[in-house]
Amino acid sequence: METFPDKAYWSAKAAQMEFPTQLFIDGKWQDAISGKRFPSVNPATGALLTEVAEADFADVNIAVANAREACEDGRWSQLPPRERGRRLIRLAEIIERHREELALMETLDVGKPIHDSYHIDMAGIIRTFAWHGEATDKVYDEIAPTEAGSIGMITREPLGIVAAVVPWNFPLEMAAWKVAPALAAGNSVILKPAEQSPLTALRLAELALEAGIPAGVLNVLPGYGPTAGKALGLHPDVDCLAFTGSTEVGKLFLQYSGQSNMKRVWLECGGKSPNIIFADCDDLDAAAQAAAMAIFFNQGEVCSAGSRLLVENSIRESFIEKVIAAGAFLKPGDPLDPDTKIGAIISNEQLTRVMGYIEAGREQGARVRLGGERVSLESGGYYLAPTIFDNVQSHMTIAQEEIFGPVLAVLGFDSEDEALRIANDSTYGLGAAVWTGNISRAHRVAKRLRAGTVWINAYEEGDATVPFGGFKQSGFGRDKSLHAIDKYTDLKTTWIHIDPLKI
Ligand code: TXE
Repeated sequence: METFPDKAYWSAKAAQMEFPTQLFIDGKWQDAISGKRFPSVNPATGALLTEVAEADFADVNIAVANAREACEDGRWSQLPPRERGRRLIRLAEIIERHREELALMETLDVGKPIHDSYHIDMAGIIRTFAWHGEATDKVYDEIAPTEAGSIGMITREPLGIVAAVVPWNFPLEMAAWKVAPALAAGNSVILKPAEQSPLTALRLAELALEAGIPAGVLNVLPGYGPTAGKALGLHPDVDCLAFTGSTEVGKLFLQYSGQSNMKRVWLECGGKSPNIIFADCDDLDAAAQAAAMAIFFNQGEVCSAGSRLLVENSIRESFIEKVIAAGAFLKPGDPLDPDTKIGAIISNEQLTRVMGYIEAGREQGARVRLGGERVSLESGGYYLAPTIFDNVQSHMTIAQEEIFGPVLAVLGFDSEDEALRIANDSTYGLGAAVWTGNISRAHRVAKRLRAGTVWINAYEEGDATVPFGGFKQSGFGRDKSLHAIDKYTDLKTTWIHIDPLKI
């Protein structure tokens, strides 16, 4: 079996790591016009990693002008699809070669366990670029079944400039989910990483250039949301805005679009996903393990986290005990230690926010069964114990709002109808899971769940081949699969008149 490097190895590498510090525009490193920089902090220790140039309205204007030039001269959009695909596949290979470096950079920037960055994030990123690269020359246009005297061609064209504004929980993977299909479709891209996690996106831009993605086609602008993010949302020459983040900011992007050029907006805005356990589930031990990982993986900073656990009352107590045992085993620790399963929370601000939800849960009458406290490590940093609340009612804040931390709300139910009523009692609709040995019930419940993804006897299966995105206020538009390529194109109909044969 392949051995994974130990903590000493990663720590030594971390000490030598050089971080990107500038904006990446038109294939070149550049300082911000304002000269401003902002700190990038390691959440595992609270220490400064580096300072990064802070893009603003002026830098967005420059990046958009460069991206537009790239669209106009066709240096990317006019390449044969197969050639675009070849370069995206090469990018996947280059990322694979830099896998250790990128995984470590991600871990240092966001505090997630190195084992996960390496095995989960990087695997997903490599596959996303390779898959979309492979797809470029597998997508066909259409001819409509019109009358004999004409041909109706239905073709897809790139939108032009796609701006991607992404969050900090899976910084490079969320970027890949937008950038890979947008590039596959022939667009130019401006990527704005979250201010908490700018580093791997910048490194990606450099590697993309090495892979043959021409200058100006992928630009990366680290900066804050209300300045750089808003400037992209309002820019009259940005054709599409793809976003993953909070519902609040997703709604702002809809406004920015209406106030500017009606750019296409695609939103993935988180969730409050129900994980439903029926007493007739065949393997309650496996279900309990999965329920714990569904909320505690990546410190609960997962948009599709199983944050509401709905358990049939007849098995509720015994099942909760199993989940508590699984959760208690997951002690937060140094993200550079390969044995660590739970790392640091992204920032002190987010930790305070999550603690506020825990307080609200207590005040509203839910009962803490595990955790509920900050954890202090010698290294400093921002850590929280896996937390489980029982006696939760659906109207409570901790059952309604996305906490985005390792906090599980457990609710009981007595019937299938009641389970569905509680599960669908949410403004969100991203993911949902149902555990049962009854195949009819599994299908019945899956069909009635208002969610973009439903898992049956599983949680968090995913692949580049299937679309991912939400119902309701979890947003609209899908990442991954051919549906993602579609959303970065516009449909064009071209009519061709055929002269009749004159006799
Ligand atoms: O998200 P924001 P935050 C949820 C989660 C979390 C909460 C707050 O519940 O606790 O949001 O996290 C950019 N105009 N999710 O504050 O603010 C910002 O710079 C334009 C769920 O980090 O939505 C970043 O790049 N852009 C989620 C991106 O939006 C703006 C992942 C996300 O930040 C902006 C992250 C503005 N006015 C948080 N304000 C998921 N769906 O996975 C911010 N941004």
